[in-house]
Order: sequence, then structure tokens, then C-alpha cells
Amino acid sequence: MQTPSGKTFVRTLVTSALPYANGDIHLGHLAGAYLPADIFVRYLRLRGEPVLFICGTDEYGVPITLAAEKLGITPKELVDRNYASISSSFAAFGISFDNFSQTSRPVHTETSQEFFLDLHRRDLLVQKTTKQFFSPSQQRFLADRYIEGTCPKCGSTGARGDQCEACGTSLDPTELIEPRNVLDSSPLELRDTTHWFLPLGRWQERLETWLAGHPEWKDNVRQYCRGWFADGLDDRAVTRDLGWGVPVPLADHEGKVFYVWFEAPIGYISATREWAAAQGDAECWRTWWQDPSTRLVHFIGKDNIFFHALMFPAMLMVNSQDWVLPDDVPANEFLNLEGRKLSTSRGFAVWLPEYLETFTPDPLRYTLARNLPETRDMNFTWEGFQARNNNELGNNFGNLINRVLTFIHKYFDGRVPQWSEAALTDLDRQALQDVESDLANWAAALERFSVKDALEAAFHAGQVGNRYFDESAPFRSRKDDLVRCEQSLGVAVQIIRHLAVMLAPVVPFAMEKVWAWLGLETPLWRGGWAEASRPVPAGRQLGRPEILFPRLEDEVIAREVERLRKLIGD
Ligand code: B3M
Ligand code: ZN
Repeated sequence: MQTPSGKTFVRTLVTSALPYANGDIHLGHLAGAYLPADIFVRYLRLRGEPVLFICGTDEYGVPITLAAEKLGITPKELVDRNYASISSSFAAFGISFDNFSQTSRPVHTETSQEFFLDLHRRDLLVQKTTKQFFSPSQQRFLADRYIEGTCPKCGSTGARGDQCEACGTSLDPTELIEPRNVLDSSPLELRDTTHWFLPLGRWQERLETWLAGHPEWKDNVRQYCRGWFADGLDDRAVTRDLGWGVPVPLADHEGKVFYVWFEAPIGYISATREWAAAQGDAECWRTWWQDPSTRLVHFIGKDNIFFHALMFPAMLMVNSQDWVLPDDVPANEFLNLEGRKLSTSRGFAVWLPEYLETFTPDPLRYTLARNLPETRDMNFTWEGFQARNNNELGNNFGNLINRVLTFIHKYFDGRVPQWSEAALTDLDRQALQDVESDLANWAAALERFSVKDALEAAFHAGQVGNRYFDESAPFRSRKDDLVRCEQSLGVAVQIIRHLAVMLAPVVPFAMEKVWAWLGLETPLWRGGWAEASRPVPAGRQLGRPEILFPRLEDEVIAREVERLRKLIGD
């Protein structure tokens, strides 16, 4: 397939940012890195393109150990628990990963250690000695968030090593007065520690040249990168003094692990290796990562741009193996909730497992897709959710599909009535042409990662269908012009066939039903589009429809609004 970069690829490897395993998934995560990726992947599957969709939980780092300590469990127990919950809610929501792995698995330890050794052996990493706080009572170096003391600015006694909550100043732990260990309040000593770094500055020119070759990338991504280039790229840490992480595979490095942002992106490779092994073809992961005919696409939120557009590509470039570099990094802006910033610390969010207790996935998938923060921050409201479900999914799409199929069942035994291309009237032809061009716009929009434009086209096709049904009025012609009536219904079925394709990646649960009702046989996600580009013939037996998108009543929505109100103390 040809891409906006003008290149031709044989297969597409899609990744979504690895969610931290320290809590559940919320709407902001879904809108940033998961739903847009899933829609794109489903679109490619619909076209029958070879595609692999990879993700997993990001399980190392200080927030994980802190959360585990709070609960009195080990970090591994914590991440396994969260992995189970995150992976099952993604699955229930229809995020269709081919593999959803964990960075705490042995395959990742091995893959990231090999990657590190490749760079280390060829002298590409630089070593630096810095001073860091050491806890004599625990015999270990402490990360910033494990250190507290008195704030040098406001004198508050509970300031953390990274920032003072009381006055908001961001701090370096060495600035704290009387630094102590957060866990046991014991005093600390500054000691020398040695770490490895990626000298990104040395590779800046290479990165700049590479990025200049991608003028088709989204503006936000290119602007951020230009800003970092202008500042000049710094050395980035590869290792840390921590107990929870992938151990640095060198002698004399006990107690040192990889910095999460070094190993987490390698997690995409590890998860692909794990997938390959499960396919019974342990080496086939190389085709996906090292064959230049693979198109690699990273879906992320805007806070991860640096790592996916600069740091990880640099790591891949300088590694001795030939790696595929990302062909695109579609990064999304943020989603707000009821006009406010989401806050996980205050619990101000809509959590996926909670949502799924009350609602089905499709209405949220649709609402988020209509409101994706593709080029600027967007807002989610429960009222907007209700309106999208009732007015758009229900009245525009569901109603049309339901009216047509019910009518055919009532008067024609559920068989597609007699219609033919030869007998198309101007009205028929115009309607079919309109949805055909909507379909072309839909596909072109998805190719450039604009789900919103794609849905706009689908929505228009729904309007065309409804108008066609009203104007061609088979409910009237049934009494005085049966030939005309049958022709109109036949045309309406073709419009629905187009809608089934355009809506499938966004509301897959509903469209899988419609697919079956239309009697289409190719599995939707294995090239279904090809069959859907051929007319549904007269005489085909259609399935009996049911309500696709039940109305959402005011009480249900009011309950959700109320819950959020309580959280912000309104
Ligand atoms: N876990 C950060 C995030 O979810 C991080 C992404 C890793 S992708 C390799 O924002
Ligand atoms: Zn302060």
C-alpha cells in the first residue's frame, strides 16, 4: 500500500503507547493512543492488508514501586493485578491488539539487555558520575520521589525530592534542607554514582535529516521536534539506581537497572517477539522490525512525542542491526472532561471498567472518535455523549438500517427485493454516487489518520440514506408501484452496505451484526471490504434486525454527571 509519505509498504506494524501498570485506563488514554490506533488497524484489516497491532503494560519505574509499597504488596504483584484489569477492559472495549504483553516478562529482559549491550559494546553510550542521595538505613540510592525534606523556598517540611506540593516549586533533591528517606525518615548521604547515557546530541544531525524527510507528519509532532532541535539535544539517562527494573547486564553494576524510557519502547519489539513465538515461528518478528517493506506507526499522546519521534528512533538508528524506523508518529493532544483537566490523583476521570459496567463500548467509541483531540485539546461531556448516541448513532444510522431491513422483512420475506443497476432512476443514481464518494473521502481521511474527517463522511452517507428513503418513499410506492418500491429498497440495501464498511472500525460490535444481516460472508476483519464493494444481489436472504443503538435516557446520564460533580466537590 502507498502511504502519505509516498512510500510503498507490504505490511504495517502499529503500536499504541504502553500504559503504565499503576492504575486503570481512562477516557484520556483511550482518546490519545488506543482508540485511534484500533480504528486505523481495523481499517487496514477491513482492506485485507497485513497488519500487526502491538502493545503491553509499562511496568517498571518509581510510581509502580511507590504504589506497591502503599498497598503492602510487591511491585510484581501490583503490575500483574493491573495488567489483568487493563487487558480485560481493553478487550471488552474492542481494542483489538494482536499481542498485549508486559515489560516485566523474561522476553523483554532479554530483548532490552541485548539492545543495551549492542550499543555498549560499540562504545556508543557515555558514562558519567554524579552525586545522588544514598540511604544508609536501606543500603540503596533513592529516586527523587523517595526523598523528602524542608523546602528551600517556602520552608514547608514535607517537600518531595522532585517538587514542593505546598508552593509548587520544582526541585532537585540536593536543594532540600535536611533531606530524609520518605519511608523511614532516616537521614541521607550524598554519594557518587555512575550511569550510562545516550549522547543524543551526537546524533542530532542524523535525526534532523531523517525528520526533514517526513513533511507529511502532523504539525504538532514536527513543531515539538523543531523546538527540541533548536535547544540542542541533551544526553539522556539509560540507567538508574533502583531495585525494580531490567538489570543492567554488566559486571559491577549491581543495584542498577535501565531507566524506564530506555527500555519501554523496546517493549514493542519484545511484545512482537512474544507474538512470533506464540505463532510457532519464533524468528518472524524480524520481518516486522527489520524488513524495510514494513511500515511502523506509533500512536501516542502528545506527552510521549520526544521518546517516539527522537529518542527511540535514535536508538534504532545507531544499533548495529537494521531496524525499521517509524514511518509516522500520529500523536494526539489531550482530552478534557466536562471542561476540566483530567486528574488521576484526584480521581477526576471516567475509568474504562466503570464505564463498561453501565454502557456498551460502541457509543463511547463513537463519541470519542467524533471528538478526538487530533489537532487540539478536545472536551468530553456526558450530555454530548448522550446526544451523539441518540441523535447520530440512533436516529441517523440505526434508524435507517432498521427501517429498511424491517420493511423488507415485513413485506418481502426478508429477501432483497428485485432491483437492478439498469433500472436506476436519477434519484437512485445520485444517492449511490453520493455514498460512493463519501466512502472515498472516508478512506482518504483514514489514510492521513483523520478519524474525525472519516466519520464526517460516514455521517453524511447516513444523511444521504435517510433522505433517499424518505424521498423514494417505498412505504408509499408499495401500494401503487411495486416495481418502483422494490427498486428503492434494493438501492437502500446498497447504501447500508456502504455504511457497514464506514462504521465498522468505529462501532465494530454493531457493524458485525449488520454484516451478518446483509449476508456478507468474508470475515469483516479479513478483507471484508472487497465483498462489500460488490452489490448485494436481489433475492439474498437478510437477517432480522434488532435495535443497534438503544436510546440513553436522561436519568442514566444525570447519574454520571452527578458522580463527577461529587469528585470536584461542586
Ligand atoms: N508508559 C507513558 C504514558 O503512558 C508511558 C508510555 C510508554 S511507551 C513506550 O504516558
Ligand atoms: Zn515550598
